[in-house]
Amino acid sequence: PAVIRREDYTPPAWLVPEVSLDFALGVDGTRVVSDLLVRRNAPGQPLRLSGDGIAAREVLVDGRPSNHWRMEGADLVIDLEGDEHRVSIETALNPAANSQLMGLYASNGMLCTQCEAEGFRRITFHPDRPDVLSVYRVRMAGPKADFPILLSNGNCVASGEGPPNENGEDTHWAEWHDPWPKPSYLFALVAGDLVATSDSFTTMNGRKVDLNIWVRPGDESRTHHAMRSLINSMKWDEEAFGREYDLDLFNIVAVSDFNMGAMENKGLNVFNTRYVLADPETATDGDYDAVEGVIGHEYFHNWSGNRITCRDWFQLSLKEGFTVLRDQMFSAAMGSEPVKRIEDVRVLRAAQFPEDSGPLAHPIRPDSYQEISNFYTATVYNKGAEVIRMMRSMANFGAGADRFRKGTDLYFDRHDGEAATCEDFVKAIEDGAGLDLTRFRLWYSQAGTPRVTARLAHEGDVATLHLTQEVPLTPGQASKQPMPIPLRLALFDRASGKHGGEQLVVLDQAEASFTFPGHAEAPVLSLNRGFSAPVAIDAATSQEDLVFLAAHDDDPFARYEALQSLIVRHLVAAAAEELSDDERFTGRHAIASAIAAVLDDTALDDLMRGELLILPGEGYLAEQFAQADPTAIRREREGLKGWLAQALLARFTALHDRASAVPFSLEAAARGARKVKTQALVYLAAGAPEEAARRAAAQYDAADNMTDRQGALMTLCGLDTPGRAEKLADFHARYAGNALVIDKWFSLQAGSLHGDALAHVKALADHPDFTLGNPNRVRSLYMAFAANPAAFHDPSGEGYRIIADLILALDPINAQTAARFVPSLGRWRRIEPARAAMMRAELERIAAAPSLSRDTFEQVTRSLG
Ligand code: DPP
Ligand code: ZN
Repeated sequence: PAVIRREDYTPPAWLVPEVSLDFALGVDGTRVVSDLLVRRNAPGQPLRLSGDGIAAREVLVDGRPSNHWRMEGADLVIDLEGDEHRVSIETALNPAANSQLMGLYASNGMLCTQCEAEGFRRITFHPDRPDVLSVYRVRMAGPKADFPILLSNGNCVASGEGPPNENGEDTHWAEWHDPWPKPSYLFALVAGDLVATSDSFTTMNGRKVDLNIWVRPGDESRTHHAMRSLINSMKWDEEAFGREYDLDLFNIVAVSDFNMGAMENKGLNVFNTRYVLADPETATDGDYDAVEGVIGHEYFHNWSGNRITCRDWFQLSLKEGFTVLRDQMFSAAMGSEPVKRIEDVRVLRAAQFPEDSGPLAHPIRPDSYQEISNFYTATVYNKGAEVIRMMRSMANFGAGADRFRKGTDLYFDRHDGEAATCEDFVKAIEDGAGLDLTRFRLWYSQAGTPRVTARLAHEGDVATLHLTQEVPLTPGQASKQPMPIPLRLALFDRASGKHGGEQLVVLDQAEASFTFPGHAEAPVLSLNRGFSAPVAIDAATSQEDLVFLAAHDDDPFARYEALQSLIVRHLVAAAAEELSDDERFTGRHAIASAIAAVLDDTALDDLMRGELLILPGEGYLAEQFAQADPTAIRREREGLKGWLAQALLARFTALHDRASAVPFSLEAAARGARKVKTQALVYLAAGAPEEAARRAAAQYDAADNMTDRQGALMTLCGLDTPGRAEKLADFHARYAGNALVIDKWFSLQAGSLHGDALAHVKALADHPDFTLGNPNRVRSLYMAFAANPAAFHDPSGEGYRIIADLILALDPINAQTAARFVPSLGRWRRIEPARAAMMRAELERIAAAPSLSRDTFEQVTRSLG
């Protein structure tokens, strides 16, 4: 397959100011007539329109059948004489046969579209590149009984009854008009039997916007949280970024077969059901947060993505990195800012750090790709957000004003209506916020997580901080330059437990020293507070100082980080078998006293307490090794957890009792109680399994909400207890027919700490509820399994074979989803040699398969390369 390079960008030869689409809808046969107004943008070029799996039934130029067109591969090429023409093309689609879920497809009898990034070319021939913006008119007609609701972007301008069709069915039609020019990836159409929950929002300038959330009949009662989140998003974007909605209508549709989380189509967001539907009976507190975050994310795209879109797909982080930052800020504003920050960093470390240190490492603005779907990554999204967050910190730290906002105001103002680049964004922030980001731009071009070492020296009354940085080499980037790294820090006085004010230093060289006078005694260093830079820090902080910071740091993230560092350091040494008995003992005791302090600290709210109690994840621990042994990591992590449970048994049972007495509500205090309730079970399961089994079964039985029920079932899933099978059966029967909850039933088993998790996964693959046809279901079983290191990395290599078999079976059905499983095998270089060889062998087996999709081919070859 061809490699597309960022440096090869050229402006479109033809623009398409207007698109009219006419759909004759049917689940297994839809006819599309596309009418394009095309305008020459460069001399001498034919009109080249992309297609994918479609054929032109007829081509008209200026209303007359044309012979001046040909197919070149999948492209339809037309020689045109003049500078402006109307081109009309008819295509025929079979939505029911579209298992890739790109383009127009059927889901439970309803028709919907997904066009980002290159799905529009599966509907009709079009330049299908984000820098070609058009005003769309859409007409659709079809049988009323099958498709009572007909939706597209913008506003419905006309609708009516049509004549009966050839089957004698009543038909109807609707016409939609979207006044805002948009790229083809933002086109959407939905037709089906849907019901709406409706509300409205009046914008800051008095525009009344009708809001609808469309779901399948029966799901209406689970849309209220999504609606509240939408209204909160609209209000927040006005206040935080000055952004007002720009149509009279905003529709959201929930679809159960969806490759991604959701899609920001102009005025018609299409969502995976899992990010819309929520009620206490079926959704956890985590699910509630995810709905709020994704609703916000897609809504915020209306400005950061739709009004200003991307020039080309290499600029994806322009909209995604910025929009992730915006959704993170929104969620922080709706809930707890420090807890949200810790969660975001945990996701970054679990998903992005491994990407950055593996064969698929790429800059947030990639330089090349074969299949753009493979670049919807944690790097582009989450690291992209961190990079913009750093600009925000540098603009705002100590400024006493929101200078970052001046930058974003300028960006929105300067580029509204354009297809922009990451460089445009940086320049606008630079100009608007008054920053010099010359060297900072390296964050857009260099991959790899920088490693910062910090050493604090003390002499007289001066503390000197010596910092060095190293950006690791990554595939295709053989040399790296130092990047500006903004680090928030504080120096604590040991005696008072206080510091004299937070400071920001920017390390923009390979090494630098910073001096801090006024410290009679050597202070304790709190570095990278708030995770101000997405880097790995080696500060060689003593165990004693980590315990001090875990108890005293007034930056909640830094406090969390100190506790994590204490535990990471211990577990890494333990898993590497570098600890003497004595060191193991003192290490565990230091951790126990820090955890005890967290359990006893009455000033902490339970949401934060719950964060602090989460032990560093196995994946993040594995990242600390050049070649990790997943079995040793599991053994030591569970060993520590069990030891802590026994050492602090009374505290954990008391915590579980206290939290269990808090009645259900969606308020923070009650949510916090639910979080620590399950945390207590997690510890008890490792150290007092019988006590845990008894409490978990009771929690399950008493549960009046999914958070408690899932937490209890998760605990039972990891244990050998009769309650395990009993509650699993109860859960399955209780929620039969609720796909999102049955997904949980699969995930809990596939992700469990149970020693037989691998065998359970094999059995679940044959369960009647399992299907390769639904991405949520596939992910619920196999993503949970691939993220369960002890099971996936079973020494037999069977876990690798299971995932490779899945990739091969799924690739022809849904390539995009199949390719997402490759990175778990692609980590082979960072796993101990015996397993690494088996992982590599499975990748080679996949690579040797005939007719792989471009998606999977690219990921597998990069992983082997
Ligand atoms: N653009 C979608 C999002 O919101 C994903 N394709 O991230
Ligand atoms: Zn997005």
